[in-house]
Amino acid sequence: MANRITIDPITRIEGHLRIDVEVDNNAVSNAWASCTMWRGIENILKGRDPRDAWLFTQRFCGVCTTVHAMASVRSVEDALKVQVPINAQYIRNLILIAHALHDHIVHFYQLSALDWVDILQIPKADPVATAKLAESLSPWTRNSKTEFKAAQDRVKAVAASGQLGIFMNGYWGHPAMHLSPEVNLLAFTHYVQALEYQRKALQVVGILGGKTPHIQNLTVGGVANAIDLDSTSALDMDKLEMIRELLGQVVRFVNEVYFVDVCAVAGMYPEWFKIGKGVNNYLAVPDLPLDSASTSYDLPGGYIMNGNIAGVHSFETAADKDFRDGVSEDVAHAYYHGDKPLHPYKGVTDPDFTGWNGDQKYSWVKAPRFNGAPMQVGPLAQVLVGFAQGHPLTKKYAGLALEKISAVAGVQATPAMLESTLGRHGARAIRCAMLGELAQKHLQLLIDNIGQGDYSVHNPPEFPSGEQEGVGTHEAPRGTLSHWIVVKDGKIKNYQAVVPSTWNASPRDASGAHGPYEASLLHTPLARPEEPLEVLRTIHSFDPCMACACHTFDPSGQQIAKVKVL
Ligand code: NFE
Ligand code: MG
Repeated sequence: MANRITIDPITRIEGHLRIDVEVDNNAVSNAWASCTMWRGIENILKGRDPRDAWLFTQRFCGVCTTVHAMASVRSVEDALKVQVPINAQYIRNLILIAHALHDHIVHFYQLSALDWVDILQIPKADPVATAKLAESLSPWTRNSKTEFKAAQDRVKAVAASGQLGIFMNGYWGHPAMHLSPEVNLLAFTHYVQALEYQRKALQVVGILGGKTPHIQNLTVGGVANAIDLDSTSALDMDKLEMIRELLGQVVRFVNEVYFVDVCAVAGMYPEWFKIGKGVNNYLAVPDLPLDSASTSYDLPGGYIMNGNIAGVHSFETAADKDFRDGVSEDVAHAYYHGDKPLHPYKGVTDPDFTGWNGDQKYSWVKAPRFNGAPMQVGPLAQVLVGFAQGHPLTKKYAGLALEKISAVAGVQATPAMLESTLGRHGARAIRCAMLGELAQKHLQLLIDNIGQGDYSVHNPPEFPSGEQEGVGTHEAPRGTLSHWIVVKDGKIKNYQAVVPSTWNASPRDASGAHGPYEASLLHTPLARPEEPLEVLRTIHSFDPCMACACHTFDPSGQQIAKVKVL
């Protein structure tokens, strides 16, 4: 008979997620992903000025802080057919990239690495052997035995105190952990260094965005950054050079540490390329526009159905007609009233909390579908879509990653292996390396354009009477994000956000089809079911954010009091 395991809350994520699995013969036979938090902003936007929406929507989340601001202004610009000056595109792109660099680094080290790295093996490591191994993998100058010894001493001191603090409750000594003490020390040392470099990426967001989290520099129609090379209180050459310096340091960390560590750890757990595939429909939108009208992009988009990578469909624009027409949200198993899937322009958010019932309603997350199908979104989707289209930058870093993984694993790694738990980590590292290169490119494009004497940053929007619809998209760190707005006589009539973690954490739909988290857990072997480390590995590989995924709000406030965090 199957045993039920409930993990609530899943930690090292943003927000509140509960996972239930049934385990039969030490393998997962059924799974439920349930968002146990309820909050939100979509409904309070109704009746407001569309130019204010981005300031509200970026409060969906404190992790992907910039992305809901960006998707929001893009949705209004799409509705009003407003183009933004090229300086504004570059500044926006730089903010999005810098934020994503921070986000991916934190995700691997702080949120996921300890699923693979056993902290309590570190006291046994030889720092000299660790330095030798590290030097064979990377030219990173901070891979010295002195740094490794210092990191080891920190772990020894914590272990000796008997108070493990944030490292308490890890599955240390679990049979599915099998890195050598030296590799554990190597990864932990980089865990500590990562804290420094993610902060440098955020400094770029702060310089351009005014502050972080939650930038202040956007407008519908552009950005509010004054450009003046002769004024230290505006965006001048000093600040642009400061950004260049910070990005240089972050990009070096990404290429010489993060990318290398992901490939090495992946090569040491090759069995995890066969686990965690789940939903093999993939969706990504084009992003990082290169012109005012947003007709060409540095990141490609499209979709793949049933793992048919060669049969990829491309999106021409970030708000492609196929995408606009194809999205709907189903609430059959979510705590909302509604009897059929609705397109986001017609989306309704009417709460119906029943308590967890695996056969009926069990999550605050809606079930987004594309042409009726569940879709996996995120760096893996983006890398597969780009690879399938022959996108040169994707091919460059995907090729490099597969080469490094093959060298460590001793077997030839293939793009199809990326469709797995470890593949999601690999794809995130590939995407991060691509973004590092693009950060430097977009900074140069901005400097060159300013050098031509173009200081313009904003085109004022005009609101015609009548009704307009718009969608703003962004390929956020966790995947495809879309904000859908209906404007009527200059005011917001309806607003829906369909968010990356909503796609991935989706519950079943009316037809019973699983969302990506659920599907990826099926058949996962559990070495020790009472310590379900393997479930955490797969769920963490998606980088969940429940704060984003569930942002609905009941204006009467009545249901909120009944919500129980289980
Ligand atoms: Ni709150 Fe987010 C991202 C968005 S949700 S983190 O990336 O949008 O998946
Ligand atoms: Mg929503």
